Amino acid sequence: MKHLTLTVIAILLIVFAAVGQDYKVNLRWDHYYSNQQAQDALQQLAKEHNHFATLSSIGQSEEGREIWMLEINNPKTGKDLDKPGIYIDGAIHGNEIQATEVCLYFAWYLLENYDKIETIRDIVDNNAFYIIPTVNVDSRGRFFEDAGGYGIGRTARVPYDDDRDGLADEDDYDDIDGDGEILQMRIKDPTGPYKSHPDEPRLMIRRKPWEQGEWRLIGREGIDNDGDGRINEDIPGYLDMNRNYGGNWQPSYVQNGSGDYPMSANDTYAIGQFLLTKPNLAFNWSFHNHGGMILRGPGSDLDGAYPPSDVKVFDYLGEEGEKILPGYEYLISMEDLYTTFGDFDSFMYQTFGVLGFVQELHSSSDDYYRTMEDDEWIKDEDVPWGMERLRFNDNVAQGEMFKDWTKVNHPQLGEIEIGGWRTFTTRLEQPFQLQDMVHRNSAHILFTAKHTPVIELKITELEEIGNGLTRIRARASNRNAIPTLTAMAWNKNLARRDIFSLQGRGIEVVSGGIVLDKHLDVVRHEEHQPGTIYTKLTSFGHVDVQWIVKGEGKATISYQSVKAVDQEVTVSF
Ligand SMILES: [Ca+2]
Ligand SMILES: [Ca+2]
Ligand SMILES: [Ca+2]
Ligand SMILES: [Ca+2]
Ligand SMILES: [Zn+2]
Repeated sequence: MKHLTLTVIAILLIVFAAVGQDYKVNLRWDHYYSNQQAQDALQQLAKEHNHFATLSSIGQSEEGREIWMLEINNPKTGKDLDKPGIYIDGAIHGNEIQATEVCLYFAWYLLENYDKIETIRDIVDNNAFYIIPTVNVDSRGRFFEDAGGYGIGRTARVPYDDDRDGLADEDDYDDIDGDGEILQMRIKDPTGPYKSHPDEPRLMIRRKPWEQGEWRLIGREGIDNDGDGRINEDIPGYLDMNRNYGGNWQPSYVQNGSGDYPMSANDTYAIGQFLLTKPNLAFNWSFHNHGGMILRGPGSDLDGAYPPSDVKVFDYLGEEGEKILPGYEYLISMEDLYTTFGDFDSFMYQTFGVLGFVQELHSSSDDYYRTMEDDEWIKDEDVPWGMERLRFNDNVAQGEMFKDWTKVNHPQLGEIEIGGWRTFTTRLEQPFQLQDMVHRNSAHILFTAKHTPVIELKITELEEIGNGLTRIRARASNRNAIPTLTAMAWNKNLARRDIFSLQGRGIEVVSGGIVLDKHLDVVRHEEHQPGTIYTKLTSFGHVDVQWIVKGEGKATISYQSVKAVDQEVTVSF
């Protein structure tokens, strides 16, 4: 009997395992992936889904780490270059670590659900995806490996002498209390600008001008390594790769951190070279933190205003994103945030004419203790935001986010206190919040993938008009929001134009052109090669063309676009 019971249990366990964990690669979304774990996950995805996923390194970082790119394409529905491409990257700012989780989740979700969800199958079959989960592999890697703190590790690890004393990176942070984190230092000082909050000693608030001070903040943990009287004044890293791209790049006295020249960082150069091989790109995504924002360019007024027809597409996709991501706002970088030069997003638009969003993950409201609806406390000056966050820490995160102030003997400053918000906080979701965040952000990518251009081609008229002549009219339409060529790409000649053509043997194309007004019969005729018409399909738009052909036979009418699947039809007359 006991034996039978065990057998039944064993069978049940197998059944439940099959139902509950029906994935080839079981990845979890309740923790952050270190570089090694992210790399393992990518390798596993590429191995278990090798019919769709290909993992390759597009180059090496400054410190020799591989920059991984996962391509997802179903070869049975065509080569990647024959389909609209979507580029997705994360963590160009190495400390904005959860961007990598969004990219990993997106790849995992597509691959694991291809056989299960019809929408996903369509999206995978109709598009090619290029995913670089971690651009700044060095700094994101070190975020997990080194003693670090939130906000540390934004830039590329290019040695740079910040204080121009002839030495590069000679005064980094130091983990004074040896707890593996670089937290805040404060020192007792009656002239300091802060005092402890009367009800919450962990919290410092600004003293009134007539009050006595209690604390002075003295920065992140560190000592004066080179004896120049300053602490942490020349940390490793300086080059902000999201200011290093070639679109309206500016030197560092205009744009801090831009690097010595455009694309000078290993990672930006590798990505630039990669992008040149993918003319099919129709949309791009970059994930950052923080602020709960869906950003579009322009990044600066050097970019000029974007053409209205492109803005409409941004608006269509961005406003839907606001609904997919409650709390996120669709904004314009330059107007609503700040000016940036040499950022990836503007570069993609200006150099390749490709639309894209910068998604700023995590907003402060994620750490609110009360709900957003109950916003009275925001106006209540006696309850500062830090107080709410501490309650969130105490009663939701169970104290994992804040390290209490502790007395430490600093080798140069004497008695100080170290404490404050810990490494995996402040611009990062708590583990329990990750799954919702990665899914909703992936859903926004999926929405744009549903709107890459899809061409429909049909013959609208076929009429003998005498003298052995036949008039053929055809219409190509784009059923989706993203155009085959943006107005930017068209106006500035940034990509090959679409080719609407008629070809046949034994027939002569007498004339051809775009039908400007079908009721008034207005056609803009091609002067030189009437069989080939260069055009584009706008957002939800169409193009009507007319050809007059002489002779009898067969002709192939085709619509070719570098950013959509080509279509053709054959006619006999
Ligand atoms: Ca220096
Ligand atoms: Ca430095
Ligand atoms: Ca420490
Ligand atoms: Ca120093
Ligand atoms: Zn960023």
